[in-house]
Amino acid sequence: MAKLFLGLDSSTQSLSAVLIDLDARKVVYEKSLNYDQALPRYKTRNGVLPNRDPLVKHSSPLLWADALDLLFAQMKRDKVALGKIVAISGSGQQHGSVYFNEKAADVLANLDPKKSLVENLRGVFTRKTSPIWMDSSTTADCAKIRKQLGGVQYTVTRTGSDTFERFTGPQIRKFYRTEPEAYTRTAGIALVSSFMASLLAGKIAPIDFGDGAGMNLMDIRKKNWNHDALKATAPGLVKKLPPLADAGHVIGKVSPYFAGKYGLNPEALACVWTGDNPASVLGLGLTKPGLVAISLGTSDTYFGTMEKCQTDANGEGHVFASPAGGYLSLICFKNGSLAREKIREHYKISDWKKFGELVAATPPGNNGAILLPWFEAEIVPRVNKPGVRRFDLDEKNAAANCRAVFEAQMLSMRLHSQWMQVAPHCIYATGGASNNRELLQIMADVMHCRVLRIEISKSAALGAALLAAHGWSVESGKPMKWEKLAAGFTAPVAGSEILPDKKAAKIYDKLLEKYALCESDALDII
Ligand code: XUL
Repeated sequence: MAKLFLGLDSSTQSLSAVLIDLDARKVVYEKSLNYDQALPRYKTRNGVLPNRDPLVKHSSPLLWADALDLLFAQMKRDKVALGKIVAISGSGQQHGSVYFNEKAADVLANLDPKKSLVENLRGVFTRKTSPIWMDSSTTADCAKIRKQLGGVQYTVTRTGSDTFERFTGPQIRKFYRTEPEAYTRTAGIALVSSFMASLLAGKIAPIDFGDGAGMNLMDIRKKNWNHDALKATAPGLVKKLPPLADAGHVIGKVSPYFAGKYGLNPEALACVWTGDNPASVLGLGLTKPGLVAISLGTSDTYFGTMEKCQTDANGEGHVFASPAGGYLSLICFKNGSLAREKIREHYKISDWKKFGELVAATPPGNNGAILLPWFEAEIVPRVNKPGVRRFDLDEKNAAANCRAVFEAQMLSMRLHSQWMQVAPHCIYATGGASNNRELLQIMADVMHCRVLRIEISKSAALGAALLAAHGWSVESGKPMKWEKLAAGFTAPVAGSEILPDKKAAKIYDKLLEKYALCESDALDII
């Protein structure tokens, strides 16, 4: 009988499912449910509840639970063989948090299939809404925690990242500070990932090491709660946090709620969930150290895999535990396709093909021209006052500016990923701009590394399905190796390989020095 594994991804705007047949190495079903469209009564916009304060970004845990019911109902309608699912895992938008009172454990253990999840869960929360990763209202809390921990260095070395507004610790601190009574009544705090896993398992689920690293509360090396960080955040926190565990670890059988209501096999296993980025690492096949993915999206993201835990002394990058073992580094550059589009619009270039042709018409290294494309405030390096700057670059030269924007983005990635101390040996490029060969050639040359394109739209949900398969294999006493598990699901696009050009790579080594000087010069002025 086919062994099916279900991966769910509870993301900012939607809940997605990817079902895999492990033996056939095939994705057999995929579905996405958009919150705004499917559940308009929550009045979210792009998955976020309206708020007068532009810094506050919350969503609703009931919305996420409701979406889970809807998605299972949809799968049943689509005649998905729910009875053949062996194990379920998932991933959630990182950093978001859910606050339970003392009734929650009991309610979860006795979910009534005659009611909806929402009806079952009424009265179990001490905080009606959940702050999510887009929230940036905790600057004061970040500063306090960082200071109490002894500064950026200590915070980064211990927790894997500097304090960031969206990270869960600062969010918990704000809750304690602004609603102390509700904080005191809180018996348990979950992440989006562990909240969703708790529904499926019918008990409070552990937080995994990957998503736990996005809280400023976990010791990144020892992989346990860091008591200094907990103390700097809020009183009595240790009693409110669940245990930490490996992503994919089997929590138990799925709650009878799902078996009774939707026909899941009552023996199916509910596994620990992780964050969407750690799950994407699996979904993109980054199962060995030295493999890197660069996602060229709205913002550009550099994901690296590391065997040893290196942290970023500048406090710009993040380190999470990778579900495939070792660590995952993540750096997020805000001016990604946003900056490329601004250049394209500014020079009235009709399409990306033309943009690529203009890039190809200019030489690698652009004769020493440098553009700093900080159209928006930048995360890496930290730039609070945006501004575009040109060095030895003629603003009137459209082709040179097209090359300059992408060269700068790649040089910045190389410069700001050096703290990882792992030279990539293969880069998987994904996201909108990755089908532009001219741009990928620059990537290969700047990074001195071969580049392959990978096209996986639901990489987090796929990674979650692989996690479920891994959890099941461990539970059955025959743990599967990640590489073997992911094989066939995560292959790069055939014929997409681009090799670095030795001559161009040398030019970029020199240009990197100049780029670094221009960057520090501009940062001094800003
Ligand atoms: C990572 C982060 C985002 C969310 C998106 O630190 O905040 O990538 O995980 O869901």
